[in-house]
Amino acid sequence: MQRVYIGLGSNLADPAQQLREAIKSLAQLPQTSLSDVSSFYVSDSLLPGQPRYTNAVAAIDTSLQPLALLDALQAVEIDQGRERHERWGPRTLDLDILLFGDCVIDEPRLKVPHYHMQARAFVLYPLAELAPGLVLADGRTLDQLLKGCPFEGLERLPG
Ligand code: A4P
Ligand code: MG
Repeated sequence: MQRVYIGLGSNLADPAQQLREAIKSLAQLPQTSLSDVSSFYVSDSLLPGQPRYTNAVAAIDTSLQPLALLDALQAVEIDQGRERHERWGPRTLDLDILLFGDCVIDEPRLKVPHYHMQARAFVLYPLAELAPGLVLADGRTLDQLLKGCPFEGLERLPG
């Protein structure tokens, strides 16, 4: 079993509801148990002209292989109506594998740790709720990353 952190994001069609649906689907993945889910956070899109995003992080324990998990997550995205028109376009649901145990993965379809997670407040603050003492495979601590990434601009939604 590996502890895996999944980043969830949505900026279309009732984003908080999209995240709640996705969390139900994560709980039903084969060979997987859902361990924990962070609060939901709202922030402006990194790209101008898009609706604001709602983001969260979920912790799962899984014996799926990394690419099998990616396939399963992409099936959940499609189930929830995700259409890929343009890269970085608005989306009903984005599921990113942030960390897969201590694995470093560099395959065409899958890079882990997820690129840019180190600099994204909407990833780091929810992750810190679930894994405050986390240390990345390269030795950097989550605390160090948080110090370089202000909370400013994030709005934590109540319970
Ligand atoms: N892929 C590679 N590594 C991974 C991984 N670790 N997890 C591949 C998941 N997928 C991974 O992803 C494109 C391809 O990346 C996949 O087919 C998979 O094989 P995608 O989800 O189809 O495309 P995307 O989401 O449009 O691109 P990307 O690069 O994932 O976008 P980002 O970086 O997620 O940016 N602002 C706020 N506030 N909150 C957000 O969540 N998100 C984006 C999108 C922009 N601005 C945002 C947010
Ligand atoms: Mg993505």
